[in-house]
Amino acid sequence: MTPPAFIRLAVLVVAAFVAALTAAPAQAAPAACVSATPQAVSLVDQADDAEAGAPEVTNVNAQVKADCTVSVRLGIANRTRLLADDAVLVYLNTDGNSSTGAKSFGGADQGVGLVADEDGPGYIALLGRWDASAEAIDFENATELDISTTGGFGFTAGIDELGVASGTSLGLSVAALSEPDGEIALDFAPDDEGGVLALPIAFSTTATRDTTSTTPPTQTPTRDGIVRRTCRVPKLKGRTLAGARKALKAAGCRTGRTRGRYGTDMRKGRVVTSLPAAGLRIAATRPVTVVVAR
Ligand SMILES: [Ca+2]
Ligand SMILES: [Ca+2]
Repeated sequence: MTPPAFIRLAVLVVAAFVAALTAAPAQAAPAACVSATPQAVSLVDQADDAEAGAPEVTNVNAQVKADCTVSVRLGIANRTRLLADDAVLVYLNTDGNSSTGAKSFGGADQGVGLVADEDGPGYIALLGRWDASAEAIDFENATELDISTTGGFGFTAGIDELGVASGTSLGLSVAALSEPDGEIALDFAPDDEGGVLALPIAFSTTATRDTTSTTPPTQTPTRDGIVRRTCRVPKLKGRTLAGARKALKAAGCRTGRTRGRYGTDMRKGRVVTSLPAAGLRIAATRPVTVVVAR
């Protein structure tokens, strides 16, 4: 399968390095998940079926955790770190409908691109929405995801952030590509077109949405007995950077990078937005990027 969308994807992924620095946040869906039912699924892919030069995907592991996050880990046999020409794309069918989104990827409505990052721990993970008119994932308005999990390559995203409804399955499929000499080499998992790895999502909800900035960290015990902390991202818009850091600390969230954005109506030095957006419940280990007006 060599759809022309891949060429655009590769270009967009590279452009995302720059674009993500000034990205506008996607509108957050109402936070709904309070505690999820832990689930895990995995897929084994052949260790010798990648086209020459492509990242060789050998397994895909996905799990829902009780703290309302979804973590995806990938085994890539021929990489200890991603190369500048690599992009690993995880396609996500988040609305439970295989007829919406990218048809070649099981109806994927969103996608996560893993790309090399010389400044960070080797790579970054960007969450973007499928753009039907461009037939590609829009990484220009991407959100950076947490990658602080153990081994291999991967990311963590909130169930609320992905917009997956309870009682549906999150569909996953992977395309790992590299373009070292202008030719795109690929490895897919699953190999069949439109095939997905289905991760059942089930969670309990609250009746109201709490967006106060003083929500204390939540201790979420899981079936494995390990307590994982979560926090709800406080409203930071209009605050000073110092004020935003205090608010994040008070909410039990981790402060991430600070990014600048030009051309906003916000007073210089004040917070324009955060990534992830205010109101979302996320793993407390996940850094919150603060976007400040320049
Ligand atoms: Ca493979
Ligand atoms: Ca879909």
